[in-house]
Amino acid sequence: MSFTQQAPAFGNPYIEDRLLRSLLRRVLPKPVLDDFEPQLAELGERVAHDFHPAQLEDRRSEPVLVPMDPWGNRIDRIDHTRFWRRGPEIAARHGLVATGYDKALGQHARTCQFGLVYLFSATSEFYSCPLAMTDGAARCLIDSGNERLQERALPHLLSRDPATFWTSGQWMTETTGGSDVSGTETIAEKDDKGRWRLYGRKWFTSAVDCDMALTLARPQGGGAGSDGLALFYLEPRRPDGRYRQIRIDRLKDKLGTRKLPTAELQLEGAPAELVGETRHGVRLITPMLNVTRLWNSIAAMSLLRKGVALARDYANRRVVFGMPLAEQPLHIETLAGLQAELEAGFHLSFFAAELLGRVETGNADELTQNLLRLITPIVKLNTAKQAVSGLSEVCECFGGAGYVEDTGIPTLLRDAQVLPIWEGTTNVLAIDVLRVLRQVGGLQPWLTALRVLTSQVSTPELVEPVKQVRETATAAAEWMVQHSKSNDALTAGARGLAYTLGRTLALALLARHADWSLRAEHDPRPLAAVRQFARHGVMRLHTPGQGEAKMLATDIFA
Ligand code: MFK
Repeated sequence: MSFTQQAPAFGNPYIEDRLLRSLLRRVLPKPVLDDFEPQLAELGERVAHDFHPAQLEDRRSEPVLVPMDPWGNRIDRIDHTRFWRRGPEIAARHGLVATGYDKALGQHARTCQFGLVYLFSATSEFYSCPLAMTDGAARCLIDSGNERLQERALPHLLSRDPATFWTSGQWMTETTGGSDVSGTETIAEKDDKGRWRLYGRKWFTSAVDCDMALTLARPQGGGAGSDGLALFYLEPRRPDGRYRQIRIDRLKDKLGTRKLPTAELQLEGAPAELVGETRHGVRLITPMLNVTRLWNSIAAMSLLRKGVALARDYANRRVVFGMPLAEQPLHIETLAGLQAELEAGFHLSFFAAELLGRVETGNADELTQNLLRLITPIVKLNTAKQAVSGLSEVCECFGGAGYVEDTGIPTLLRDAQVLPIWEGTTNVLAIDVLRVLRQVGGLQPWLTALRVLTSQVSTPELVEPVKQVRETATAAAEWMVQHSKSNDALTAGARGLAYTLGRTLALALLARHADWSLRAEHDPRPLAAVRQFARHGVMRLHTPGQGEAKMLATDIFA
């Protein structure tokens, strides 16, 4: 019998995750952790021993759009994968959305919720996408102040009972654009009963068979551009499941997230209700964007964590050149680099979750609110890129097996590639960072956060990383002064700025956690992560050479 390689094992992602467990011990009051921990362990158990093997076994199946019944009646039914059919039960029973709004958890509700999401997302066949929308819709309706819609939808969106649980869609992107929605062509007209009806084409509608959706449309006679758009609420389906004046054209043929049915659809007079006024719809939907961007960050770290965990396990099983990979210096260095990036992105994401919890429960001053607004796009764009580059490396850790579909490894990379695109591309978010800097009067919230975090670090081994944080903070402030004179220079350098702000904050967060870990738990591993991440570098600022960049980008010599 010839040699066969042992497959990597995937254990309970809560029990085996040092990062989440140690963060929760630092952040949560002990009674809250003691009370909540069984929920994390239970979900982790299902993820490892039920969801993961079930998904590997059902790897090839994909959702199918059935446009008509055998007799030619339009039905537009989506036949989901086996796991997706279990989605509502899993989401409701484990409180994947409801936990974020659990008043008993106070300002820790978001930390607890995103702990669950971190365990679930990478092994959810991207069912986490409609859950992100559902969470965003709940936030949007609460912030809108529309009491009728709150009473109608919130008990469902936040339900822990699968029988009453609803998911929400967010239908924003049209053929004219997903980043720039000012060209939105969907029209809202009142019918003869005074009811709003929507006409138009939505181009990327994920989880199209949701129970409700929030969408942008232009009330007839309203203004042009994005300010003339209004936010509408609709319940797309009748109680028998058939769509209300909505036709699904097709499902997207995507690079990844293939279990997630993303559809193109036509609104053919679908009844809808205004959420707010007949304009300023973009402003009204932004709470949803901010919540889903945080889900995106946690999803990125969940995927990367799963990849690193599998690669680490495999390194112990795979013997080459006479030694397990886990004992080979260059492989050790590679895994350490991945782990350090994971720890950095993890602390960034959970810091944003912690701030969101404080802001939503009224436990945050204006500076903290501004910090959350500033770092949400920064965290999203940094973690998405970390996931893509990290998971590319993870594939390589398996050699040829990492390029073979039935190991389940390539899916991680293909799925990760949606993260820098979905909910705002890297460039759109980098420009959003500039918008926030203008609104909040510059880098002050970020500089203050760095000062507060580094002031909590006193371990001598952390002097150098703290110095690196402070020097980069000074350089970023100087860069802003130098480049603020030219809007083009500022915009062309916005990515470098956003990376630098994110990575420097990550280094400060890692240092603060390493300091605590050494003192409270005598654990040197977070210190090792700080040093490794610091060696990767945090400075990404540059002075764009506009003339040369244009010559290269256009390949024209003028
Ligand atoms: C897993 C699923 C896989 C499926 C495949 C997916 C493939 C991709 C499909 C997609 O298309 S996803 C694309 C999703 N699109 C986005 O995430 C939107 C990206 N674009 C932006 O974020 C733009 O910045 C935005 C649309 C918000 C800008 O719109 P405008 O029309 O230029 O509006 P403007 O004037 O900049 O902002 C309007 C108001 O909102 C302003 O406030 P005021 O009216 O009070 O002045 C802004 O300050 C405010 N605002 C903008 N962004 C905000 C915000 N407020 C809070 N938070 C924000 N993030």
